[in-house]
Amino acid sequence: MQKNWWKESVVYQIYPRSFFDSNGDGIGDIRGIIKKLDYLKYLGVNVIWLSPVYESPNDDNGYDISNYHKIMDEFGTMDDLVELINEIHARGMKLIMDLVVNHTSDEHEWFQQARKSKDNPYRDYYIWRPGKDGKEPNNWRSNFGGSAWEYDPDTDEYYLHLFSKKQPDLNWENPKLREEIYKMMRWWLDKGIDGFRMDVINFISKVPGLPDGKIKPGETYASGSKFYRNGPRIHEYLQEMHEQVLSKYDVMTVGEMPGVDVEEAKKYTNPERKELNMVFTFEHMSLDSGPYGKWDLKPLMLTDLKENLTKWQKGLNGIGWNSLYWNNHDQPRIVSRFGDDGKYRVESAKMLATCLHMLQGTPYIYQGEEIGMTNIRFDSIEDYRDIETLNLYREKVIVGNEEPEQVMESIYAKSRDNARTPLQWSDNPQAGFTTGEPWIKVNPNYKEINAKQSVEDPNSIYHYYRKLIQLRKQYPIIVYGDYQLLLPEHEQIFAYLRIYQDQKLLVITNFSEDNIPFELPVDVEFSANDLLISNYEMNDNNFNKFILRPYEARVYLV
Ligand code: TEU
Ligand code: CA
Repeated sequence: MQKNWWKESVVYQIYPRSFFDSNGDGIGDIRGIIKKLDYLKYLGVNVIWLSPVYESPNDDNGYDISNYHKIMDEFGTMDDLVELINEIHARGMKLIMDLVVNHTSDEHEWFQQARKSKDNPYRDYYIWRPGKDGKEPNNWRSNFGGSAWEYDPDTDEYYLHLFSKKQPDLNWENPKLREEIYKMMRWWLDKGIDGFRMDVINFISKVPGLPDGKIKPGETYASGSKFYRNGPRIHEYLQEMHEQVLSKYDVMTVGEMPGVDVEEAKKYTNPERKELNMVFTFEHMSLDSGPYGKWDLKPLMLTDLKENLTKWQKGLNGIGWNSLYWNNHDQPRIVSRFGDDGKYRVESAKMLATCLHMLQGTPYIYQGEEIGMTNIRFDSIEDYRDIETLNLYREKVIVGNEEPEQVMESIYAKSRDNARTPLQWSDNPQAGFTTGEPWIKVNPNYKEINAKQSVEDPNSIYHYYRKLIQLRKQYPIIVYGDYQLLLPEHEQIFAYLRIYQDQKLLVITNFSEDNIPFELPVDVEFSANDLLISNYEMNDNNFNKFILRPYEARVYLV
């Protein structure tokens, strides 16, 4: 297999608003990130992915960009950003930036022009359609609720927005628009950044005619996702982007792709096709949802998770490349989701980290994951900030008259704000995140769960992540080895082998709070000396048969 630096890297995602506030206005900022770079260097990560810091009215916390060439005032200046790039590079790390080009903000100059008149030169940068029988041009639902179309009275047409109405979709059919995007990408790469995380990049090509979707019983709008995910020209666009931009630099790219499956992912990530290095799949993040989507809660079956991750491990092996993640700014905290955020918080956070970091692919750590931060339960909807959560509450409770308690249960489990409470730096007021009033409340558990504690305690989750990262740097088998699932039917144990040259790596994890007997189903001889890492003290010497303790994880190399 081809060796690449981005295959051997571990990425740390920063959501700047919630990372560290350097000036007491309650909002994390670029100077705050610079102050904490040594914390990240010590953790051992090689790449930082920075969520959007561009100028934005913040309808969707920066994922609605009004100027790609400017930095949001709240976050600092372009000089700060250049300093950040330099400080990251000075520590031997790299920086990838978020590229949000499925849509812009409605306050972007292009859209301001486009909405002026039907013959404005920028009109065709966006997707406009006349109404149908006095209604929207089609029945698609926006990913944030309601119709995906907004009527513009001045020009008597609707524009498409797959997210909020302040995020109009760009028209990638227009070659001039594409050229502008590529130019902007080169401008950033010339500033010295090391790549891009591409926001919903598999949404940029829509099926011509924008056909109606099927409406589910009891719903007003349909999912149009069939007609805009992995659309007809997507591979052509990405290959063009590769030729025009990416091929000219030594960069790393990861495409965020809701609805991507293994077969499509092979196309996106096969280096021969010259598209992207890797994608973010959503499949393993939807196994605890029912047929009505993310808010429709369903307990996770471990066998589903194993089957899914195994399909990806095997499917991309030797063809494309995986990214590995449990968390990001859109997902609930993994220790609250697939682990135990009470009694076994530390054990289960380490177990989950082990399970993920020993797989083939590039691991991503989301800020706070390395100290085992947990979900938040705000008593009042007033304390939530996320547009998706607030829209849901309005749609279900205020308009739909559903029971608030039930809707709040979904919000507690799945709201994106679970990931967005400020990073807990210390047990000082406001978790040491700010000296002011934070833009979103801190999780009250910061007195126990914080970075200061985790850095000082050698048995902490932070030090465990450090060790996992070290191991990955040390042993190529962790990066490049083949994968083989063990005990596929087991509902508590996730165990697998990695195989590389004459080595075998054995990973055993217990996803339950029970003591579970384990018996090795394959013929591998290993002993106490082969242990690479574990989240418990080892006190037995019986190696092919033993009892796994609650959320225990062990990794052996033979
Ligand atoms: O997210 C894309 C996306 O479809 C989901 O992550 C979505 O936000 C959520 O799961 C809906 O339930 C990307 C960004 O990561 C997200 O923060 C943005 O809001 C979104 O695109 C629009 O730019
Ligand atoms: Ca600030």
